[in-house]
Amino acid sequence: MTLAGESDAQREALIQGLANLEEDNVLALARQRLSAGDDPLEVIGDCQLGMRRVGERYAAGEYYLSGLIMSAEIFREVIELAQPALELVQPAEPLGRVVVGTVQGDIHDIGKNMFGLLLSCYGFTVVDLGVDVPREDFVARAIAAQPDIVGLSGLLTMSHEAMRDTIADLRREAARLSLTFPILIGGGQLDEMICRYVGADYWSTDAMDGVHICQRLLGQTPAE
Ligand code: B12
Repeated sequence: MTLAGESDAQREALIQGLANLEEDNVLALARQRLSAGDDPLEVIGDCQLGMRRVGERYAAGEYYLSGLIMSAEIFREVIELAQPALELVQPAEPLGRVVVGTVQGDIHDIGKNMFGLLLSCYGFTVVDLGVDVPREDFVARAIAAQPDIVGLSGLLTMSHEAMRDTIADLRREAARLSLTFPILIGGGQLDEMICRYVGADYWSTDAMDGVHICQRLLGQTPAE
């Protein structure tokens, strides 16, 4: 995707800067936009688009694994810059407890961490199980946390199987203990069909949208 229009030139520069792995340039552009009062979520969203381009270049053989690693480092630094602006939305009372974790076999955690960070900013208590979480571990630790909502993350296509197995076990254990909580999945290549295939209740490929789903589930009106 290429952005068109005058004010979009700045956004395109950030997206392209990340796609080209230009660390200093990306950080300077992000700083500039944040200090001009741009929405931190938009700045992060543009970096996410840049990451997609990195992924495409990796898939096309133009980048090696080191390119993926470098993009992750730049993204982490942008999140660090944006975090103070994100924390300004923090409400007074905790809204509920959300367990998040990346499923077995998958170590991608940037999106999960971002979802967790936004949840905290919007007043949820977050229990993060980490990455590559074996299904028995996922179930035991999620249930022990007494969640209002459970969120599973996975970016690899093969993670869908791990999600399916983990969710089946989670549901079995929750039923045995007469517990109920909605299950949400997020990450790269998801859609309604995959959501049904893995047995989740909700899905999203956008962290903020995921927060809105959690707010609605707990009876809150999503604050934009
Ligand atoms: C950075 C990166 C890495 C880094 C990850 C570092 C880290 N700490 O996470 C490293 C270098 C470790 C890595 C490794 C690999 N990667 Co990689 N990686 C990427 C890349 C470029 C960006 C991912 C990213 O962080 N994006 C930015 C975040 C913010 O976006 P996101 O993850 O989508 O998250 C957003 C939403 O999805 C959502 N979200 C995420 N989780 C959740 C959860 C819930 C509940 C909710 C509601 C929302 C939500 O919120 C986020 C913000 O909106 C992608 C390309 C792409 N298209 O995504 C490839 C990509 C995912 N990787 C890929 C591959 C193949 C690999 C490797 C197998 C490479 C290899 N040969 O070793 C390994 C796998 C290792 C493993 N076992 O997991 C492929 C996957 C292909 C596939 N369909 O399976 C991709 C798509 C690249 C490609 N086009 O080929 N990778």
